[in-house]
Amino acid sequence: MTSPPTRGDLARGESHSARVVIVDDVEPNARLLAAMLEGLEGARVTVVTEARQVVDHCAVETPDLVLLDYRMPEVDGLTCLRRLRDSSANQDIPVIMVTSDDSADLLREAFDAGATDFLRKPVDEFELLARSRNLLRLRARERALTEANAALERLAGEDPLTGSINRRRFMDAAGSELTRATRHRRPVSVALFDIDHFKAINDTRGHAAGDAALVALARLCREAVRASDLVARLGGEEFVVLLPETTLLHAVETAERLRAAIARLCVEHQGDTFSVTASVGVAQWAAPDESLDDLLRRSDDAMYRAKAGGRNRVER
Ligand code: GH3
Ligand code: MG
Ligand code: MG
Ligand code: MG
Repeated sequence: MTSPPTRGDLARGESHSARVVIVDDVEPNARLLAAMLEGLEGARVTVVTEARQVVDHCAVETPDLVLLDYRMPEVDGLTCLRRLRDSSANQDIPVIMVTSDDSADLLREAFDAGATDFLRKPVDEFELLARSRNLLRLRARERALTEANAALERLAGEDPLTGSINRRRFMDAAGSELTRATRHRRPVSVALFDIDHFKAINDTRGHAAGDAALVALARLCREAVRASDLVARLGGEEFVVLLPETTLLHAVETAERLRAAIARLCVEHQGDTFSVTASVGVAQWAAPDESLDDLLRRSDDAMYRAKAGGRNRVER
């Protein structure tokens, strides 16, 4: 299970060791800049003298800052910058264009091509460090925000009790699966599980014991199915398994295997041991026009038939 991002996570973003790439065809020039950048705490500096290699270089490990010389043989700094910006992965890398050319046109062209900043040679050490530090700081904040967003996005799709995906993420993922199955004309089935007399478990053993049963059942389901199957907690004591590439007959077999495994499950909670059973409704998707909601409704109907038929059984 993942926990919400903390201030510590944000701080970690700040302490990620910055990677700076210096691109200059004249190695002593590059070395001079590299020596100045020793003033950047913890930065890892790499020198690239062949402009043609810059894009490849950035593909291996995305830099946090690029110092890009303008005058270079074969591929000049502007062309190099445009090539970098052409790939979406490199669109946000801060790039400082460094040049002895002091024409206003070049400055304008550099910014038009996506330069983040512009420095004139001979480079002033204080200015280089101040500008680099600012860009790296912004970069670190951006990285921390991206990571925090990814963590939030993950949490938004996860059930905090069982660690399974929740209804929201299931509807998204199952929707994509149905689209994929339509394209390839493949079968998809679902099995809907509802724990039997769950209220009685809560009432007699306590809510925490009920929670333990939910956790155990979710884990069992996740471990018992294929990696491509999708297990979600739809709500309360109701779980669903989406089975791609599976016809009704095979889905019923899988559901039966899971039902039997659930019935054998020993739930342990604070020295208390008990078992649970579940009623299961199975349906195969009526491709391609049936909606996901309608498919779930049919499996729900089947699940209620399993309840009516005596519980701890699979119906289709
Ligand atoms: P049936 O066999 O007909 O499904 O009976 P049931 O008791 O399982 O069904 P009912 O819908 O009456 O009760 C479901 C219970 O699940 C009621 C609710 O308090 C409980 N429940 C829902 N969410 C949670 C949860 O997160 N933890 C615990 N411990 N109980 C929950
Ligand atoms: Mg040069
Ligand atoms: Mg229920
Ligand atoms: Mg129930």
